[in-house]
Amino acid sequence: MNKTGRIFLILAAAWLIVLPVFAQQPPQILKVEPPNWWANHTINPVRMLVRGENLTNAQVVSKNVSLKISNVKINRLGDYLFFDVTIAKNAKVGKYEFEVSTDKGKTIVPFEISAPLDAKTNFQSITNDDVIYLIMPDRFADGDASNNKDADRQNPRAWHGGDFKGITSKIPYLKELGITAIWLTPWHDNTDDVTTCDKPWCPMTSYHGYGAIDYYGVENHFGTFAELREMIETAHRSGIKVIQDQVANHIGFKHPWAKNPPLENWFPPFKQNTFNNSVLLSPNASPAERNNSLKGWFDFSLPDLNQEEPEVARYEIQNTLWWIAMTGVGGIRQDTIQYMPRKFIRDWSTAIFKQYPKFWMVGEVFEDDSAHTAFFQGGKKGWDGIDTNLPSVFDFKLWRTSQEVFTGKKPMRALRDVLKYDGFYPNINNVTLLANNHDTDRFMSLTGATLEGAMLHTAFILSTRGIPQLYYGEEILMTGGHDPDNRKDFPGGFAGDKTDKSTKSGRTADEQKMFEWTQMWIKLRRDNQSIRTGRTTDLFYNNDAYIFERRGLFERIIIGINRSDKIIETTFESPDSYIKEVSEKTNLTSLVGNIEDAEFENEKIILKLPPKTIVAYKLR
Ligand SMILES: [Ca+2]
Ligand SMILES: [Ca+2]
Ligand SMILES: [Ca+2]
Repeated sequence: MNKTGRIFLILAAAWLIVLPVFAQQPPQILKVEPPNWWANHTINPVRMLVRGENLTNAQVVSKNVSLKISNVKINRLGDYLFFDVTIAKNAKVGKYEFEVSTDKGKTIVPFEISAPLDAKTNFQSITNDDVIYLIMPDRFADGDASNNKDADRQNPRAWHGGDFKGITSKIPYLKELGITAIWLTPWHDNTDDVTTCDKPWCPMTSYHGYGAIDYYGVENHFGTFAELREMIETAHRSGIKVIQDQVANHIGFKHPWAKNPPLENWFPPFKQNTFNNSVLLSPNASPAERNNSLKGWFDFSLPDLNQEEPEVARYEIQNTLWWIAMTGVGGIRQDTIQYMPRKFIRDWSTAIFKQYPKFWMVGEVFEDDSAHTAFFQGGKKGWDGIDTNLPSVFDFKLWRTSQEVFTGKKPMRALRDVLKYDGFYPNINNVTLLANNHDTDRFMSLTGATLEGAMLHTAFILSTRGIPQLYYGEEILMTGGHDPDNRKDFPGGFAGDKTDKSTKSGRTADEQKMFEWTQMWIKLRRDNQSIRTGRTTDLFYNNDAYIFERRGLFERIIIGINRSDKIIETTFESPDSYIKEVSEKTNLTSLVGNIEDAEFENEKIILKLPPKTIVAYKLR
């Protein structure tokens, strides 16, 4: 016998001694996902994923006739158990049990059938009528010091203590501003551990929420599940919908799956995402290149999940439906959606619509390219034969261009040159147009930023097509460069803050001007259907001015922007013969600006645009 043979024999003998010790242990249950479900749900049977120990050869039995078990599957190591639960139509709300047994013993999997939330006050989908406001829960308001574990407001990458109770206390402020929906960055439970490394961004924490360790858990720093529901119900009572941020593409590295995945193919083969995103759009990309972006991990610390494994896809689709049913949210923002297979996006969207036919989801496709983002919006099949069914995507191209235009880096006509691609989108009015977000520098910290520029940028975002999305604090001119500087605490939300910018007395004159301006343009949009869902017609554009019409069913609104410090007087043809009616000036009103600055004669419009402002004229 050679050396290898002897080692093999010793190992085999050792295994024979150790194996019976393990096999003698009774089964144990550590985690049950989902912990509950609903009778008469479109997902029936529901697929269970149970993490435990000593589950090899386990039998699973339902102890109640209303719930039936089938398709039991146990992974190779005997620490994960999958099975279907078929729920009878008349299954009663309450607690249930499944018995898991091996020849070494038995244990119980707890389960529950829940009562559905009231559909009249919950699941109110986001529409073109909404204005969204993005909040980072850790950075907005601290309503409960008892959950501030290891909070350190001096460290921009530490937890700061913001929470659900804090947001609840600021609902009156949000209502005063006029927004109708809040999007919160993820509230999935993330690790409380501090990450250390030799990079400049360490030590860091998961205050941002993008590395889930429990897809069915709420972040303890933000509060309890009951406090989340209280926040959502308070928002709903004020006419404010809530959007949940979900991250199906990847998990945090402290998630139990990272060390011990339920199946061998739970993660795609480890390879760092190349972020060569154009291969996700191009029909000509080589499969190898596409796989590097689609199947590579988002980051070493954020393992991607393999949605091509049906158990992963099933788990994630159920998880989304569970959160909607449990919380009553009106929309979902799906993170880094382009790094998941388009077939999965389609199946995910389709399953949501089956249960909530009018639901709304927006996908983050962070690209400066209209054709690329449009490819991911649902409503039309792509070259791959897939219609993602996804209602909305963010318009990063128009956002960036607006920032560049209103900080003087590009001519005004650049806005029109982005909008000319609107036809690429299957549903342009359902595109989400961000004014800014938590991954980008705040407007007031951009080179060339001025108060007037910020005002024009905000007004443009709120008057053009799409669903506008604002970022917390821009309405009070908060500054901040690269992440995490752009995620500073909202002044006044935290104990010991010198001023409270959510009250008029806490704001400077400029901050108050910006607040009232934002408020006014939100109201203008809310009051006029043509701005929310009308058609855009370009009327005039040059280096410093852009004039366009938003035409709805009941009114037409002409919007004119002049970014220069001189009056711009321009005469242009009307888009059609309606100018004849207007020339009588009967039904013309000014929404913003002086009525005397607009003249109509001989089927022509003469507009005097005052410097550094935006005007709006309405024709009924
Ligand atoms: Ca707190
Ligand atoms: Ca946590
Ligand atoms: Ca992926």
